[in-house]
Amino acid sequence: MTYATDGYKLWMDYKTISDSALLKEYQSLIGSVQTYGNSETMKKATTEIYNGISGILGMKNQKLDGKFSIILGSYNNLPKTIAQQLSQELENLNEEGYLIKSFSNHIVITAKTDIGVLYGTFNFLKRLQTHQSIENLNILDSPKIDLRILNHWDNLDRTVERGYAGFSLWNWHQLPEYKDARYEDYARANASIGINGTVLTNVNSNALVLTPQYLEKVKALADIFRPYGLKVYLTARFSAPIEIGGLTTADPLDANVKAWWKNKVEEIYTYIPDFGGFLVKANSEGQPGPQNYGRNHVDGANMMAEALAPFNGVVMWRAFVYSEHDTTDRAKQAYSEFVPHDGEFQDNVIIQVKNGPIDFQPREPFHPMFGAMPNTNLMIEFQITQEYMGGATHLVYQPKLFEEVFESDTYQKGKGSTVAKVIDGSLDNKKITGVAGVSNIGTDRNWTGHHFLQANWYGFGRLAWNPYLNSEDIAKEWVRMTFTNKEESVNKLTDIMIASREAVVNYMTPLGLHHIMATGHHYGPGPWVSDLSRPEWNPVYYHKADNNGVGFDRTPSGSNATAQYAPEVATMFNNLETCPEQDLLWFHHVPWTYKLKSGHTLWDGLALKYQKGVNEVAEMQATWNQLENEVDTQRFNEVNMLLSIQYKEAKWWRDACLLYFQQFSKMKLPQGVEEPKHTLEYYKSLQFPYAPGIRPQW
Ligand code: BDP
Repeated sequence: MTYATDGYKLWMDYKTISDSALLKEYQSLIGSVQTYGNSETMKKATTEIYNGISGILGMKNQKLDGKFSIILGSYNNLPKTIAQQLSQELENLNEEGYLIKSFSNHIVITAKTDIGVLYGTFNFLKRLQTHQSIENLNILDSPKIDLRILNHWDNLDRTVERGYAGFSLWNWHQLPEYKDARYEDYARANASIGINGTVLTNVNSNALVLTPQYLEKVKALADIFRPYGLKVYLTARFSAPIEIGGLTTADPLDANVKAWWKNKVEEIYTYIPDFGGFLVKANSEGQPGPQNYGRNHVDGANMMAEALAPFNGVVMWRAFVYSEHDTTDRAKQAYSEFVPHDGEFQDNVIIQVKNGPIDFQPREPFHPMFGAMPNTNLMIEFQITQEYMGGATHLVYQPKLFEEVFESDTYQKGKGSTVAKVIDGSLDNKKITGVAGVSNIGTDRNWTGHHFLQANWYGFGRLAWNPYLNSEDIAKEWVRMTFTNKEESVNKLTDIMIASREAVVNYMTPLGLHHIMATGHHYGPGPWVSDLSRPEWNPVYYHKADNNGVGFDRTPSGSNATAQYAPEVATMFNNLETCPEQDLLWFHHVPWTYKLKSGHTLWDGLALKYQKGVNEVAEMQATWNQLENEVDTQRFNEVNMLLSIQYKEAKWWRDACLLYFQQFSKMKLPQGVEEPKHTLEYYKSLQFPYAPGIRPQW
C-alpha cells in the first residue's frame, strides 16, 4: 500500500524508497553534493537536489557518503578540471539542454545554462524516483521545441473558462503584495517537466491586464517564476487601444494604434524585462481583430510583432477562426484564412493551431494547416483541460491523443512528414517552434481535480519537450513517481490510463462523430441540439443524421475539406475503403446499412462501439478495484467515486446518442447492447446550468 497523499506534491513527493536492497545500493553510490554558481536558478537546483536525495534516500540531516560525489553547475561555473573533459559533449546541447555524466568518482549534472542544470537535476531525481540505475550515466538531452507553454483560460475574477479544478491560481485581488506559496510550487512543477512559458490570462481577453494596476501583479508572478525558467505571457485584446488607451480605433495600420502598442510593450518590459509576448485570439467567436477594420491576420499580427521584436518578444496568433458568414464547413475556414498568407508573417510571429480542424474533440484528424504552411512558424495547441472529455470527472489519459496527432503524417514533403516534424521545425527549418496546452490546473488541492489528470499536465510537458516520446512510457514514468514502483501495479495502472483514451472516444463520439455535446457545458450528449443562433454551433450541423445515414461529407462530393490535405492524405480520406474507420463519419455521410470492416452494418457497429466504451470504463473500474491494497485509501476512494460517475455518464452518452440516432436508422439495437433506461425525451430534458467551466452561448 502506498502512503496517503492528497496529491498536492504531484510527481515530486520524494518519498523514501521502500525496497531496502535498492535503498542500500543508492546509499552506497551517492556521496557529497557540490553545486557551483550562485544564480537564483542554481539556488533552486541546490535545494531540489538536497531535498530530493535526502528524501528518497531517507537521510534527512545525515551525511551522504556513497562512492560518487554529485556535482551540479553550468559549464562556465564548474571547476576547470571537470569542465575541460565535458566541453565537446556540451557542444551537442542547446541552451536549455543538459548532460548527466558519470566519470571517475563523480556524477556531473551540467549544461550551458543554469536552467539546463535545473532540468538535469529533475531528470536525475526522476531516475531515483523510478528506480533506474545511476551507474555509468551518459545522458544528453535537449528540448526539441522552443516554446513549451501552458495557456491558462483564467479570468481576472478568478473564474476559469472550461476550468474544472477550482478557481484560478492567480489571486489578482491580493497580488502583488500577497505571494501565495503555491505560485512557486506551480513554477517548480512546470520546470520539472520542462515547461518554459505560461500565458496567465484567457484567450477571450480583458484589456485591463495590460494596465499598470495589473502589470504590477503580473510582475510579482514573473519574479517568482523566473528562477524556474518560466516566462510570462499575456493575452492581448485587440481593441485594447480603445478600451484602455482612449483611442477611437484599433486599426492595425493606424499610426496612433501602432504607437500605442509600441509604448505599451515598452511599458510592459519595464516591469518584466524577460516578458515572453502576447497570445491573441482575434476575429474569432466575437473577439475583436483586424478584420473589424478591413485588415487581415497578417496586418494584425505583424503590427504587434513589430512592437515586441526589439525585446525578443513573440506573438502567438491563434488560427482558431470560423466565420458566421460562411457556413459550408467550419473545418475548412482556418486554412482558408491563413494558408494564402504563408510566408507573410514576421519572424517573431508564430501561428497557434489547434490539433484538429474543429475544436478539441475526443478524436479529430490532424489540422490540415500543419501540412500547408512551410514558410510560417506554426505551433500546436492541445486542450489539456477536458472541455469535451467529461471535465475533471472522467479519467482520460491524453498523452495518447497528443502522440496520435504528432505521429500523423501530413505528406507535406512525402511520406514521413509527420506533425511532430512540422512542429519541431525539422521539416522546414522554422525560426521559432512551439507547443501550447490549455491548462487543467486550478485551486483544487490536487491541482487538477482528478488525481489521474495530473498525468495530462505531466505528459503534456514531456511531449512538448520531445514530441517523439512514447505515451505509454510517459504513463509508466508518472505512475512510478506518483503511485508505486511495483511492477505488477505499474502495469495495471498504466493499462487503465492507456485504455481510457479509446474508451472516451467510444462512449462519446465513435467512428468519427464530433461536436455532438450539449450547449454551454459540453460535457454531456446533445446530438439533437439545433436551436443555436449560428449553424455551426449546433450538433446537427456536424453529424447530419437523416434517414439515409449519418456523417459529414467532406469529400469532393461534399464540402471538399479533404482537398486541404496533401493529395496522398486526401485520397486516403476520400475513399471509403481507405479512410480509417475511426474517422469515417468525419469525412463521409454513410448509409446506416453500410458494411463496416467487421461485417456489421454501420448502425450495429456504431451501437457496439458505444457499448464498448461503456464496457471499457467497467474494465477500468475492475482493474482499479484490484489495486485497493496497492494504493492509499484516500486516492483509492476518490478515484473510485470518480470512476463510478464516469461509468454512469458513459451509459448516459450511449443511451442518449443511440436513442437519438435510432430515430433515423429505424433499426433495432444489436445483441450485446443494453437497452436505454429512459426515453429520448428524458435525456433531452436534462439541464446543467451550473456545470463548471460553462460558457452559456455555445
Ligand atoms: C472553445 C471553447 C471556448 C474557447 C474557444 C477558444 O468552447 O470556451 O474560448 O474554444 O479556443 O473550445 O478560443
